[in-house]
Amino acid sequence: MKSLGDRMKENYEIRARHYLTRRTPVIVRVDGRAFHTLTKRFAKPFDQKFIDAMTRAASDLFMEMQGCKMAYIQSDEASFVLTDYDRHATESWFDYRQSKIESLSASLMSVFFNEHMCDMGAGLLTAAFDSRAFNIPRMKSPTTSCGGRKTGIETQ
Ligand SMILES: Nc1nc2c(ncn2[C@@H]2O[C@H](COP(=O)(O)OP(=O)(O)OP(=O)(O)O)[C@@H](O)[C@H]2O)c(=O)[nH]1
Ligand SMILES: [Mg+2]
Repeated sequence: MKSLGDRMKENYEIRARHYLTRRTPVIVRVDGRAFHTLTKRFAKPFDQKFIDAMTRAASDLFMEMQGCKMAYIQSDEASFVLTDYDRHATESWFDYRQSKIESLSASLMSVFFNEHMCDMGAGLLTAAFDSRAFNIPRMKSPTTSCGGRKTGIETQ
């Protein structure tokens, strides 16, 4: 008989998994949680240390993501475009398991951002990012999704 742990995983945990569609671009967007509070004491409207920490953290995360083709940073959020179709045998990041992509990108971005802010003398922060991952059709340029973030901000 299988162990209780295996039965719980097979009968319940695995059934709740959701996979994004292969061979279709994936957008991952991380967004700082309640950064209106975190950035209260920062220079307005642009704080160079904050922008540097965002850029460095997003670069670190870029390096962690298999198949990541570009990143776009806007305010307290960063969008990443992932693909898995360079070659026939190209793999996708964590098989495009949505919860894995979202939880790991959020936690890594949080760790990297806090690390870089600390290096720049901001002290020990507990800034956190949330994350969402979704497909966009190949016929739409993935850059449209990133560019749309900029347009959204400008028209607010
Ligand atoms: N002072 C300062 N604030 C910034 C800078 N970049 C982003 N912000 C602030 O970061 C906040 C980001 O906005 P949102 O992501 O919509 O709001 P949030 O408070 O993070 O809320 P949630 O994302 O919903 O948790 C805004 O209040 C911006 O003003 C900056 O360079 N300087
Ligand atoms: Mg935010």
